[in-house]
Amino acid sequence: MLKHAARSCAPMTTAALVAALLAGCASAPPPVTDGAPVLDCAQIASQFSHAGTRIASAESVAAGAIKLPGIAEPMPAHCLVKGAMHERVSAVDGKPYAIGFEMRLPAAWNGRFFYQANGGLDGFATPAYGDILGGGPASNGLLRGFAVISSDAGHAFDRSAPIGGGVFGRDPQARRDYGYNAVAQLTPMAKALIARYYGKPPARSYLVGTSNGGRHGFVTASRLPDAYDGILATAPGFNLPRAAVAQVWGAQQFAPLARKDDKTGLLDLSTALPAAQLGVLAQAVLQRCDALDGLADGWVGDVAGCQRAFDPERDIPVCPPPPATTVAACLPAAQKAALARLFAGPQTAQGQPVYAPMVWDAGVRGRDWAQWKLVNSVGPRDAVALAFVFTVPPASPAVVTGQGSTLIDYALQFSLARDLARITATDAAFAESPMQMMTPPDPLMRDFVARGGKLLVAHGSADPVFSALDTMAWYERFRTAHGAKAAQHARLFLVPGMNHSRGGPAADQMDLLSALVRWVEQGQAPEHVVAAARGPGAGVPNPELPANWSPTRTRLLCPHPQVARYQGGDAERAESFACE
Ligand SMILES: [Ca+2]
Repeated sequence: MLKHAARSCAPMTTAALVAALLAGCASAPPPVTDGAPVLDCAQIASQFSHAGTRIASAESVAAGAIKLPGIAEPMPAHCLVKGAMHERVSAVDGKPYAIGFEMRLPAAWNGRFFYQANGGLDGFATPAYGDILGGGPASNGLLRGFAVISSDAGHAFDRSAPIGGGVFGRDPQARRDYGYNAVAQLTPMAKALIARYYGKPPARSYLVGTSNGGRHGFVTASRLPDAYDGILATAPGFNLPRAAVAQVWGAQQFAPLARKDDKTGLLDLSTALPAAQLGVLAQAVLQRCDALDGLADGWVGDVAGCQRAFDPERDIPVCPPPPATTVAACLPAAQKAALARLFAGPQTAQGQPVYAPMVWDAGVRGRDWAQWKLVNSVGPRDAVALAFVFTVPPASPAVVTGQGSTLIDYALQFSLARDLARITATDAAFAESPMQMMTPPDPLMRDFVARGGKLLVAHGSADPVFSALDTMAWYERFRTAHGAKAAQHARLFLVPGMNHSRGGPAADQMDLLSALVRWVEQGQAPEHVVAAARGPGAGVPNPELPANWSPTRTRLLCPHPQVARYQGGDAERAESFACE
């Protein structure tokens, strides 16, 4: 591999290129230089053409016209382009489909392309500001001069459908677009549009996403290894169908403990495990694990060590059976048992895990944790995705039209014995299984490694949706496969306490984009990342920050399997820790 010695190779004529090839500059990337438009914004509609692409509008946005929460500087002058690729009418549901997109092209361009991979079930071309991820980002890609694209990944959110976002999955092409094809179609189109607008193609390309966007990152590294120099994936849902099964199965563990809502008559899972009981669990984890990193500070820095140390049977105090006086610092036996099952995760009849276990972490008291595990786990975000996007054949729409059945019924009746095979099934309509469409064909990303790509991964240890243990297990496989080269191409940073993509009792504000750019362009692999808490006074405060933390606490995040250990000094500062 050429590494970065080749950076000195200059832009070349054909003759120079041949000489450079002989001299070992074959894969020398072009230098990154700033650029400016060579077209008027409004000309894009008439001056740019690309197969299957319609430009719907192109209009200038003045500097200062857009101001975003938590970001001090207003957005710079840019050209906003909206369009669609591969417009069609579905033979399945008769509705119009397309890969809708928007691009924001700054007047002062930094020479780079930023693919903003969005989250959830997609369905929205959210504004292409180039989100940097984590909690309360203080900047974004557009502000830093990247040309940014955002898309709906091949379907528009269907507001007419009773449960909205998942029904597109009954259309095989829409499912394929969501799984991997939207990125494959949009990437060359966006690069070509950038080349037309600025008179030169992007010198470097980055893909950034969290959750389902992190899944897009993993899938892209595997399927389009040459398309991106750097990929930033946080909370990567690279096993999304399996995670959805685990979510629904988890809800089944709590359903017998829940009451029905008086008004709707539907089961209210939040009654099965009140927030105070999650606080008891968080306290039990802290008691066992907080000091493993050398400092009792309400933050479990040694995530892996905690999984070895924490024994739910031993460490979670059980309340005496009724009618004993209520004890605050304990869990009823039934809740404790359900939690232990939930964390261990579902298994097949043959004893194979369906998905990774969940992480014992103090962040389980985060609101997001309860939302995912106990409220929305039978709501649209998981049951509807499983019903319509992650199974073959998809469920009948009758599941969600309220005709004697509900999504909660679907979730509670999902049977591992009967239904698990549907996430790997194919049929006449769906030639690829849900797992094939949604997950990276090569999780070891061998081609991406061979071409010198950089994959920066971060994951909250208290993510209730995608288990950080799944990501840690992936990274161990990656390390085993690539040996010493592994850390030159992929690094994983756990974010202790952080819930899904942000929030929880955590220092969750960090600039991973700058770390990735330095890695790609200067060869400086991130040896650590400093994350900041968002206390009162922050641009976007985190209301879940413990009251006894400094509002400006910083913490050192380390590349897995290293752990940030306290070295002495100011307990509120990252400088007092070292990666070991
Ligand atoms: Ca600690």
